[in-house]
Amino acid sequence: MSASSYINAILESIKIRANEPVFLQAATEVLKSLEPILSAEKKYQEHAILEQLIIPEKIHTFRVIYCDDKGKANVNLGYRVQFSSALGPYKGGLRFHPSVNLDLLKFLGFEQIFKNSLTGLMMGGAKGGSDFDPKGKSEAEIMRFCQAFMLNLSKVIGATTDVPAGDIGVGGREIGYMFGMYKKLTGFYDGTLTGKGLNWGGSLARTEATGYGCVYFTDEMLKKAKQGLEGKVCAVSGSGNVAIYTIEKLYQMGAKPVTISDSNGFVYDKNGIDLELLKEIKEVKRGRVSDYAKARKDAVYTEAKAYKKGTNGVWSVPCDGAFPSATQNELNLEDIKTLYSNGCRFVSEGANMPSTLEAIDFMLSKKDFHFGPAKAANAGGVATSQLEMQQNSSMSQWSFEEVDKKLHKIMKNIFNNSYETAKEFKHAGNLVVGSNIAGFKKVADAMIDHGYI
Ligand code: NDP
Ligand code: 2IT
Repeated sequence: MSASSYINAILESIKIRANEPVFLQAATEVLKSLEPILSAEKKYQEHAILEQLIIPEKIHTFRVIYCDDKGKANVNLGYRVQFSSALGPYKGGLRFHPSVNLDLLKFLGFEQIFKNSLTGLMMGGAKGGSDFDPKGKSEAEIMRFCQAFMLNLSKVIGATTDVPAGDIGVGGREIGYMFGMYKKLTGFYDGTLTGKGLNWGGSLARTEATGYGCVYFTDEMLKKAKQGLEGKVCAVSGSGNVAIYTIEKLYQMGAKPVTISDSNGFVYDKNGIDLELLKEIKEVKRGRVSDYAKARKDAVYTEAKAYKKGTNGVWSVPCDGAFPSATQNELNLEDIKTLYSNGCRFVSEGANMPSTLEAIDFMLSKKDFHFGPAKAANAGGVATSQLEMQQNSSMSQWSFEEVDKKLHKIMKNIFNNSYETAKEFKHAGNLVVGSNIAGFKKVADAMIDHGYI
């Protein structure tokens, strides 16, 4: 069968098995870009690599019940999707958000396989989480939920088998409660979770890693085109972990980030986002971007319900480059057309799959546009998680500078590997093709080496 017929048959099999639109979207993006390598090397089809890759090795689903502050029972669904262990222990974050379902976690777990492979470090791919909504919950409710979630999760994770971390709705606080419960249940004090606190096994620079890594990647991408970040006006979406440290590193590189957002609206601060105020509101007070706007003269807040239908308001702000750092499908074809006509010439994805397939096609079709896809651009977080695992297994702690230096080197390598691979497969400049093929090749070759298991 030709490579393109093989790819279409596999995508068809996903549609037949289940109605999973976001997983199908993620699979379509990856599989379509693998055509050059699947045409050149028949072994992947002979060994049924795609048939295997689209099915998680294991899916764990469980009931989570916890008691709220009024003494009432609350029930949620918990998951861990262990997608691939070809390159190392399962690795990937946990998301707590009401939209979490199996489709969403399959998309995230699938992406994680190739992202983790690209880092060059030993890690398989996984994702997990719950449809629990942390918004409006008390500290005690968050703690009880995390403990109840870990009661089940602890049975399927371990320092050399599966190492979860944070994602949307799961940060240092939640990792702390989950680690405490894991330790109590198993008796192990080890590197089973990453993103831990600094005085109990965490790595310096893990908090900063995804945002910093995304900006390091962008710097490489722009340097290749003989450009730079200095003086560039940047639109950033989201206001969580990834957005905050993208903004911090953008300032360090001489750029000016002018926006932040959440699910209620966005802020345009033409003088540049006040980073200390943002950290105070989000990391200390756990507030909203509307609180930022209230505290900052000249910052303009627009509510989400005022956005033009079918668009994300944050992308209406004129900028040189955009960093989608909130969630999936937050940047569509209309958004990218608006960005482009307002002068935007690069996008680096801090979030997972923030751009729709149509938006990606638009960006790749423009000769004067630079697109850093999520798997490559946001891999700094998970890469630094693996550096945390290395420190835990040797019972050591490296300095901030040491970890940051390693992170920077990893991001340069990811860029170069993606760039060179795209060139090798006759798609020069297309980092989607480059990163997907480079990530795929390592995983697929390992699967062949391991035999049919
Ligand atoms: P946080 O929970 O810290 O922040 C998430 C931010 O995105 C919040 O501002 C949130 O707003 C916004 N957001 C979430 N869901 C939606 C939605 N449906 N619509 C609009 N806004 C939304 O998460 P992170 O910063 O850790 O994660 C952001 C993205 O980066 C995710 O795609 C994640 O998968 C990805 N990522 C994270 C890594 C990490 O190390 N943390 C590593 C690599 C990728 P609100 O408060 O209103 O929900
Ligand atoms: O999407 C991601 O790469 C993450 N949420 C980080 C995963 C990790 O294991 O650090």
